[in-house]
Amino acid sequence: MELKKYTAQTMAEAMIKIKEELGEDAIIVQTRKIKRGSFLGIGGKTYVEVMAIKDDEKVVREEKRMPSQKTIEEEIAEIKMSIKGVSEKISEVRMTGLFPEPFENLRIRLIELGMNPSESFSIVSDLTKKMTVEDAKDKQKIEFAIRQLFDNFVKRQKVNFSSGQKAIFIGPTGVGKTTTIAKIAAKLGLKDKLPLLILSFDTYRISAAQQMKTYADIMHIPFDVIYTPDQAMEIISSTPNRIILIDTAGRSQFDELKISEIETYVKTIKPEFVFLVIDATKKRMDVEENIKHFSPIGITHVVLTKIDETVSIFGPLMAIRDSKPVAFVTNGQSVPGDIISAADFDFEDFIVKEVVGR
Ligand SMILES: Nc1nc2c(ncn2[C@@H]2O[C@H](COP(=O)(O)OP(=O)(O)O)[C@@H](O)[C@H]2O)c(=O)[nH]1
Ligand SMILES: [Mg+2]
Repeated sequence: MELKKYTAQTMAEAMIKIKEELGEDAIIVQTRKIKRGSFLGIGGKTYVEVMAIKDDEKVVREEKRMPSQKTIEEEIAEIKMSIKGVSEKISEVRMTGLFPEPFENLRIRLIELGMNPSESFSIVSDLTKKMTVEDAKDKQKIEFAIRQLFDNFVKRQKVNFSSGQKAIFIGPTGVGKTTTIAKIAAKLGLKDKLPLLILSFDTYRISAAQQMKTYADIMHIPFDVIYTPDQAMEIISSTPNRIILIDTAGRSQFDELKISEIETYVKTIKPEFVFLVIDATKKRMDVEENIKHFSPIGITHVVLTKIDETVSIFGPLMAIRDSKPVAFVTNGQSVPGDIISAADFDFEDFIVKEVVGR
């Protein structure tokens, strides 16, 4: 006899699932209301959780009746035994209900935010060793504990560009490479008055390089479009003292610059910085895919863009955790204002708000 758990938004919905799977004669053993997605009882959705079993006793009874008819008393005794078995099983399920509240809520919340079950289990498990259930119910205490738990979760590194260094920006179309370069160029060129050169590899779409050129023109920074690695080397060696910022532009989202193409450029130019630009509004799996895709190029840093467009950056943070340190965070479309050095960005504050609630 197998005890099964069903979760649904309404009892009616749960019953449909149960009838489908266990048949018309399914026995409902227990129902209860549960809340998911909330923390400390705030927010979240209510679901019904129904424990049910298939009535295979009936089948067994019918088979057994053939050789020797059972008495009603025997049948009742049998049913009693099976109910006892079921209730034992239920208490077993309760016992293994991974953590006491509010830790269990936290575990589920972390999964909702993009952690996988084993990661969230180990994080919450650590937390239960550090604080009591009572303490965990105190909003300030749990916030503090989570902040500590996620301390250094995101690697970050301040980047200082110096004369003659080269930086290339790679990533899918539309993530904010050109805009980010414009922001950095404005700071280095206009504010710090450092000599700059902006290049763009744009083998397909003239308009993509055009956008970079427009920014460069406005800031009076020299700009060139590059069509071959040799041409890039020629330009670079003739301007040894400038900081060189290099943009890359594909034709569209479905027709990016080929990895092998960028790789060839990178091998020739040997830039000190290879920034993988990541859109913070993307899901963890998408970001993981991007990292995998661009890794052969030899990323040195990550730039996290568009954090102003999302309330949740936890997923992307999970994806970049094992990658390279974050150098910059961008938080808007304004050039040059909307960029922050990642070293000055309070990722932990963002994480605490996402995990505990605002
Ligand atoms: N909200 C917001 N938009 C951004 C940010 N960075 C870039 N964008 C916008 O994203 C779009 C694509 O940017 P672009 O620099 O052309 O991306 P690229 O294809 O990677 O060069 C543009 O509309 C930008 O204004 C940011 O930090 N926040
Ligand atoms: Mg661009």
